[in-house]
Amino acid sequence: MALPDKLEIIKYMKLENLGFDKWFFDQKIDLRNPDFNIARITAVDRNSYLIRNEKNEVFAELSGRFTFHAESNTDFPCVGDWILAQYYDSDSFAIIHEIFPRKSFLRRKTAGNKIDYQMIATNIDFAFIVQSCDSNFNLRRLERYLVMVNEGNIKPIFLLTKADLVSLEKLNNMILEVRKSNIDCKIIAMSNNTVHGLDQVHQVIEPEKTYCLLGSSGVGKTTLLNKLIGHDLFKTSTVRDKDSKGRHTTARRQLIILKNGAMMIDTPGMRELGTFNAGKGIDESFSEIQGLVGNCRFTDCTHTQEAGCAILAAAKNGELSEERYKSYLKLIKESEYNNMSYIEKRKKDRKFGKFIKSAMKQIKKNNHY
Ligand SMILES: Nc1nc2c(ncn2[C@@H]2O[C@H](COP(=O)(O)OP(=O)(O)O)[C@@H](O)[C@H]2O)c(=O)[nH]1
Ligand SMILES: [Mg+2]
Ligand SMILES: [Zn+2]
Repeated sequence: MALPDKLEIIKYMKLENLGFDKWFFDQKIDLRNPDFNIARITAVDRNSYLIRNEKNEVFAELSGRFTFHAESNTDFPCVGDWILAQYYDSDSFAIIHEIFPRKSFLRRKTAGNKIDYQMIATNIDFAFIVQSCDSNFNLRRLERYLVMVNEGNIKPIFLLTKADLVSLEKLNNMILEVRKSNIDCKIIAMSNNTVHGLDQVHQVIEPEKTYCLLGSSGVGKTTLLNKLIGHDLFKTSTVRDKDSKGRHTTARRQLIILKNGAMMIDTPGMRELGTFNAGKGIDESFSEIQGLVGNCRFTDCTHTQEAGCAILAAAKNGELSEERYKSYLKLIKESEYNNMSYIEKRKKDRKFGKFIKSAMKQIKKNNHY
């Protein structure tokens, strides 16, 4: 790529405030077209987008060419994406032409039986995995979130909210449980009601970095976001007394710029967290198990019954906790099963595509008199 001229460097410097760094600058994407401007997707609403650059935030739509070439739903822009857009009507509206490669991403399996990816947000530096102390605390769910976050090259921070609802002893026990299970990530216990721990949250939120809030609905994500913004910009949910579950109130994902220049994406609670093609995410989330894999006698060891399996041996002699072992196997199995179904489906889709193409040719031929 040719060296950028001065003007482009100046433009780049300002976009840096929104998280555009050298990594994006170095991607194979042609930045020389003077009609195209770099911007970041801040909200998505079906086919309509909000994009922000160093000047302002405007509505945008996809170019026809972009829509035509998109093969799967993950090809479409998502909150957090960097794009190239052409501005019109004195910069009040834009058309999106290209999307930058993603430095990191948060994606899950679509809910239900369908095997496909759903992109939740992209280009995130840190994910707050949020669980509330009262009834939401669950190590296995935490592991699922960690797999998703690690798979997408995002750094996790575990946030235990509603610390005001439990005794200090109970709170310390929960933190100890996380530590004992070998889960390796920063933990912050806090309360939105008493501001306990809020200073620690402030400390990890840096300007020009992008964060997201992940977790079940009702755990206090939006309340925290409002706290960080400084006023009640977003509606929080009232928790139903019986099951302490909140109702879904975060309808769409949006990238918000905080006072100190950090960016935050709130996500709606996810009921299902299917794991799918997440080998890297699983390995990184279960690093104590990953460290043993090399010691198994067979390279294709499934760690379920083989003689000479180092993981089985560690689970038997108590070196590895049984819960962690079971959780690991379950996630690996699920991830591989979903991936196989996905590959099958893609094969069928491709076959169908070929069938349509040859049928069209036939029709054209037949129409030739
Ligand atoms: N006791 C207590 N309640 C909280 C705390 N944070 C949030 N809540 C309440 O929990 C409910 C759900 O909060 P909300 O922010 O909407 O949760 P979200 O679904 O994760 O965004 C609301 O009624 C909040 O007032 C907290 O730290 N302590
Ligand atoms: Mg919410
Ligand atoms: Zn093994």
